[in-house]
Amino acid sequence: MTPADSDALRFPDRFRWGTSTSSYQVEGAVSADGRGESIWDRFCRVPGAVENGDTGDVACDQYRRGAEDIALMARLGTGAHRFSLAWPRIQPDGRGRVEKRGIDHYDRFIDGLLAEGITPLVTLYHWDLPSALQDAGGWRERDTAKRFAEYAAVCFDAFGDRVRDWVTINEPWIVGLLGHQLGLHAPGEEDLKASVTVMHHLLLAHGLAAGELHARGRDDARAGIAYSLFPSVPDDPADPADVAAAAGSDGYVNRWFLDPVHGRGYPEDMREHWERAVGELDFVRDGDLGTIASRSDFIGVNYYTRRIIGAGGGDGPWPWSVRPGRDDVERTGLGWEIVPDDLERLLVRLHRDYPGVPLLITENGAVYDDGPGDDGAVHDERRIAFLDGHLRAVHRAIAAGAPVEGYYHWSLIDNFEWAMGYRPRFGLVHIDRATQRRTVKDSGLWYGRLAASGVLPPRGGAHR
Ligand code: IFM
Repeated sequence: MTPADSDALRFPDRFRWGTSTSSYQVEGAVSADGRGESIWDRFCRVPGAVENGDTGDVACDQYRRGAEDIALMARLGTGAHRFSLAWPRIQPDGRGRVEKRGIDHYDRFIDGLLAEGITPLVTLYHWDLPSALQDAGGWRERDTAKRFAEYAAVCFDAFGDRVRDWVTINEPWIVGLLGHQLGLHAPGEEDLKASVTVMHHLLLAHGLAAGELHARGRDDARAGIAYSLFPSVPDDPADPADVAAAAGSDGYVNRWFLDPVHGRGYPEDMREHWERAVGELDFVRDGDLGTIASRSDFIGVNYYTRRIIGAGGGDGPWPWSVRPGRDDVERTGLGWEIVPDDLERLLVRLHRDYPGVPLLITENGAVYDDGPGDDGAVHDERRIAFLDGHLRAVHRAIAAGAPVEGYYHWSLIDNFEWAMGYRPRFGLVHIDRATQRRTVKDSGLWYGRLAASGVLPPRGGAHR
């Protein structure tokens, strides 16, 4: 029997309740302690690239306020936190010399989390590539995957005694699409062939890094990718052309990454599309698919919304197009459709297609612009409703057998949302940009109570 909204739902005892951030989005202090320049430092300086001329120079100042933010998490009562290491803090030139002050910083941060009983989930690459590597061709170059594996090895040696789970790459599709095809993210390229090349090199980087991790012999260490997964839904489910178009879009966004990493090679249907669009995929060398598939220990699911797909109309070079969302579906403050049922279906489908692979929801969240009211509190009821809906969906997926181990809300704190600057607020914690004052939103308090009890209260009801 499916539980009703009026039911309280208990999650598995070992379920991890976490929060999620990334280095460039929260750290600031971009020239502190020998940090090298990243492609985002540079991109933010391109006139018109980021709304309002915003940059990550200060962000949430977490580089300096790490202890304060760990104390915040401890107050919330969440037991897990996903964050990323800034490659240019660890290797300012992207290769060779290791900056000890960068290592020391993350040592303190990891120790601080552990002291509060918060388990770290560490991302190695969340988009802040050292500019020195971009100058040598960036992710277009195969060599960058090798440099990444060396950087990963430095991190495993420095932190692997305390960190068990590693996300190697965050959202390879988005890096290819926004960074190299549409030019909306750093490094701002608009070149279709470059975009598919980059996506391949990111997968290769993952495979090489996972190899480094497992070569170190720590039995319980795990590596996986955090994918931006968008269920593709046919505009008209009764129209075979729309159904085929949605399957194509799924190949482009989801299967192109999941299939090779989990040993199925690149999907043939999408390979044909890519070859028609850019010619021979000559960057795929003998042995690459073996490396890419060598070992992945979990699937990181970044889920925000779905794509409604219709035949024809042309989404870039593809014979399909993304259609507007439905009028009767609620949306977040960014206009993204809120569709928790699609998260449930996605988790069940991952379990079916890649059986036995643990699932971590590495990101899920929503933008709402609520700020402190006269009482000083942030009453973001809509975020609570968003969380409630998505966690009910996760619970249903678990009941259907999907091995979901944890949920990391995006984000702990309002932060730098890339080309949209600081306008969108995704946090459980509000930040006052002028003063850096942090205020835990009602959603943060609600989520903390959930983390402590493991019980989702009846919709509209209170935690006991
Ligand atoms: O803020 C981003 C994050 O860096 C990557 N995944 C999507 C989030 C919200 O857009």
